Amino acid sequence: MQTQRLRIAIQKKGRLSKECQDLFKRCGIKFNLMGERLVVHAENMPIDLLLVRDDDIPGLIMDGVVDLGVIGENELEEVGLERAALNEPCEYTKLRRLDFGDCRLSIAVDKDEQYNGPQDLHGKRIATTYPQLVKRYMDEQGVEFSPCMLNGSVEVAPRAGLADAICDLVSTGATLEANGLKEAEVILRSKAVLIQRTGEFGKDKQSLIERILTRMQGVIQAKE
Ligand code: PRT
Ligand code: ZN
Repeated sequence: MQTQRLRIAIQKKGRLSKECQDLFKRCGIKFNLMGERLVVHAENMPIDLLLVRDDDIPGLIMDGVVDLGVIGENELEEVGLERAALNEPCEYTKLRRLDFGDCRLSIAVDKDEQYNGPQDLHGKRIATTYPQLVKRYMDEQGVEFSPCMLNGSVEVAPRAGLADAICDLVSTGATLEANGLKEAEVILRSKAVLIQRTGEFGKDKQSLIERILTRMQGVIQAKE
């Protein structure tokens, strides 16, 4: 069900939410995020903000339910691969990379273990929340491994005896260090990105998107 109002999905609560809200506010969109609402109407433009779990954003775009979304490339690529494998719609347009949400998806091993390269991971069990991205990387390297899917506490899996290695997001490296792990391979460098659904937009929505993009360009340049 499409509406005349531009629908933008952003993370409700988490590492991307504050910077997303600030970005759209600086682009001149006025809104008030009070309470627990899922949809917030902008006060000065025909725009609705949808506040959701970040995991839902790629699917909302790929199913054409919302027009724009902000999401980490790690999540976007993982969901895209998963949907492609299931023959579900997985198309979208990347409008621009943003200046926040920086992290890397890395494989990490016991800090006392000798590590010389991906072949050392042969036959290992790797705990991760990103099974598709890990599989893509390991396939590219021609190295066989066993997955261990965890939606949380990935970094404790080796110590808990659940896995030999992990693949998780890293920013400062403090979490790896606190868990006796060291970064072995970076498999993806990620930032937050603005994405758009594919398909037709009416003339009004299209020009609104262009206006937002022009303002965003100015906002991001002013910060550099
Ligand atoms: O509730 P919801 O599902 O919406 O949120 P979430 O818990 O799934 O995601 P959230 O808010 O934690 O992260 C959202 C996005 O922020 C991620 O998908 C990344 O694109 C980006 N991002 C940037 C990060 C990090 N940096 C990050 N450091 N996401 C997670 N981490 C975690 C990482 O998983 C590990 O536990 O931080 C820890 C490592 O940090 P360092 O600094 O110790 O290395
Ligand atoms: Zn999430």
